[in-house]
Amino acid sequence: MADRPSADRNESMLVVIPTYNEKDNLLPIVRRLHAAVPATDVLVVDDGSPDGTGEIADGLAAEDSRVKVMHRQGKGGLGAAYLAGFAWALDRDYQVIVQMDADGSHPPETLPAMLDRLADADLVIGSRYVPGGSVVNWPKHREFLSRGGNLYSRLALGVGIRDITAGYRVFRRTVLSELALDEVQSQGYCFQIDMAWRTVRDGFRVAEVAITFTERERGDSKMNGSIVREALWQVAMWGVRSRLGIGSDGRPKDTVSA
Ligand SMILES: Nc1nc2c(ncn2[C@@H]2O[C@H](COP(=O)(O)OP(=O)(O)OP(=O)(O)O)[C@@H](O)[C@H]2O)c(=O)[nH]1
Ligand SMILES: [Mg+2]
Repeated sequence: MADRPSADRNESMLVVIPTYNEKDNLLPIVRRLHAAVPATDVLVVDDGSPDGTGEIADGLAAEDSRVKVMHRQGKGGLGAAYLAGFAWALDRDYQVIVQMDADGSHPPETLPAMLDRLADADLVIGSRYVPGGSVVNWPKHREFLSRGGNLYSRLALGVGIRDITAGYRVFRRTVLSELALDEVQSQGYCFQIDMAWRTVRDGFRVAEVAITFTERERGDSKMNGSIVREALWQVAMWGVRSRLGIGSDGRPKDTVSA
């Protein structure tokens, strides 16, 4: 397995961390990440956080060559931030691309185990809902919403992924370079489902590794009702299209356009 990235040999690995008002969370998460996987590069994608997160990221980058910063103008949403980060990675030589929230919910300490699963997968999801996974400090209604969203997506799309809304993921470069990322427009939870669904449909292998997800202790959540409504509607549409054999562009799947 000579080409297998591991926790010790991952010079070509990039962790993309999107930030919006994460001034108290950024330094701790990058520190934990580099303690767990010292050789990885990090790209902070900051959308002009009014709380100065972008400047904190610049300070970090000035002292540590593993840290890079992308500044975007104004809050453009989590999905758009990740897509910009992925495009940046694909312009360079990164072979493994990770997405991780800044708020400490995604434990960097589990990343080596997730990287190990790349031995037999193209996308590895840090999962709350496989045996050994758990959620800490969530109110009951949040867990209910999350578990319900996962059950709904599993049934609507007919995929076996237990935590399809999870935002902690390791991609092989080939997945991101082959998916039509320019077609992805969904945000929030829907972005995660959309990306996983495209990955499965393109025939890539998906694995899940148990994580302990801890609710953010500092800063504010950016979750809201419209993110949930978008996900419910989109997933239903994808499920119906898939069962009718229609591609996401509205054409039957097997037609070849000239
Ligand atoms: N660049 C950028 N980052 C964002 C944006 N919205 C959210 N983020 C970041 O994306 C990550 C996830 O956002 P959260 O607010 O934690 O969303 P969530 O995890 O669904 O919600 P909670 O479970 O309540 O924390 C965090 O690192 C945020 O700072 C955005 O518009 N632009
Ligand atoms: Mg969060």
